[in-house]
Amino acid sequence: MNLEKIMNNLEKKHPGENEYLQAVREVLESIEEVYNENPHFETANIIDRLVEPDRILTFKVCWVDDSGKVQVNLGYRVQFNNAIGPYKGGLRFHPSVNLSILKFLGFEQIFKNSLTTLPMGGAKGGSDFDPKGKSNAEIMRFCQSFMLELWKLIGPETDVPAGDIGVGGREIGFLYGMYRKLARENTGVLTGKGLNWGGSLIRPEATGFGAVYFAKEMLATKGESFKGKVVAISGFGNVAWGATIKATELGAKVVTISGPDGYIYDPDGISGEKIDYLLELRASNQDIVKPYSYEFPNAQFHQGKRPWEVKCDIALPCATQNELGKDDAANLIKNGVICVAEGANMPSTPEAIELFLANKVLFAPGKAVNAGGVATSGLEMAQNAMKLSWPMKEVDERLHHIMCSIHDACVKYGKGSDGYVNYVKGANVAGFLKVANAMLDQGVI
Ligand code: NDP
Ligand code: 2IT
Repeated sequence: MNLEKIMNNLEKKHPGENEYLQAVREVLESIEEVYNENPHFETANIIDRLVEPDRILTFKVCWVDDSGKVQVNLGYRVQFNNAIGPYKGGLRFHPSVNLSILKFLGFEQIFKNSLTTLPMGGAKGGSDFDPKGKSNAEIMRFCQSFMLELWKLIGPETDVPAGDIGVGGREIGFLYGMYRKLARENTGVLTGKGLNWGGSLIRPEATGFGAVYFAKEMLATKGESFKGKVVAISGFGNVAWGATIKATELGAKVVTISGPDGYIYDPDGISGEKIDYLLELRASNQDIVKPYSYEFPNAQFHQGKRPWEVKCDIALPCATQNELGKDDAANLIKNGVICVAEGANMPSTPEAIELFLANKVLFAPGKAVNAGGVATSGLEMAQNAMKLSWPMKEVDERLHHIMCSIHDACVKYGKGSDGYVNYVKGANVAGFLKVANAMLDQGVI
């Protein structure tokens, strides 16, 4: 593999798509060795076939706001690779959404879904629509208009979208309602559905719970656990919420959460009624965590800052991409962090990752750590196909088992001769091999 040549070509073809190029480079660097060991991969030109999506649908979404004004947004679905199963991946509604971000997320999703042990291909979609400050009726009209285009491309055996930033249970409901009307059928075409209409228990908690199950396995390799540890978490969305609950349940103290306005440091720990308060804050569709410090006066709000300056044993970045840079990594290391597990997709910059690895910190990438979300989506699809609902305990046990399998796969392919596990390499190699071998088996299509 001539990595620099591949990257130069991609940069020329897709100038300025920085997040996408960053995600591709990370995977190629990790798999270079196993790729070169198997000449069949090169003969079948697997890399060129993997780094470009199968197809991208771009569409216009027109909707009417509460004042009667017509609004126009852009909608996308990037179907990346379906060698091992139907396209699968979330929808993101955020003003920052563009093709580079959706292509990076769709590309990552191929390897993440491969790691889950379930048959799911990789995809991502979304819109530059900003849900912030919108009424319920506006959200509904937007979702309906979005689905009017998307429904042609998706189906329970074709492509199964789900939530991501800005898309939770409410949005999935409005999207599903419109799909059902257009397709004239009730099928498991979206995951993250409500419990009364095909959803799975544990899916809302799954990404955060899974992230903590994975970090628990990482800690165990060093004879450590969550008990008595101080945890710094960023974000206060779906993933941060689940991770906060599970880390607390395992005996840790979560001392930070964050929003785009800054972060909260609560030395007493964020649990119980404080989490309920955070849920209320989120439901208000506001963009802020500051009010937490009025409600719980022992907590401090740090305007415009990130939580990585706080002394902690475990860091779980759960907000968004590139939210933890080189200086943040240096701060965490200086303060004695032992484990960094990515709940978000690609939250650490390449320079930050390099520093963690060089200092032999336990560090694992989002595609392994946060795979519990899409894995439980896969379990929702299985239940829908059987027209059954599993009890909470069964779904949670399956999720736990899957996270342990992903950890095993990372150790298998990532453990070096000195015993240090490079989870970035392990996750990328394990995820890649399954997909690449499936592509070899199925010929050039
Ligand atoms: P949510 O929309 O529920 O929450 C995201 C939260 O992070 C929001 O509160 C958002 O605030 C905040 N946020 C966004 N940008 C920043 C920033 N720059 N600094 C601090 N906070 C910020 O999304 P999720 O919890 O679902 O997603 C979080 C991450 O996890 C994303 O990277 C997503 O791709 C990933 N993920 C999600 C899965 C899922 O099942 N939901 C599964 C696997 C990964 P605001 O909107 O106000 O900007
Ligand atoms: O990034 C992700 O894995 C998700 N947003 C969840 C995708 C899914 O299909 O459940």
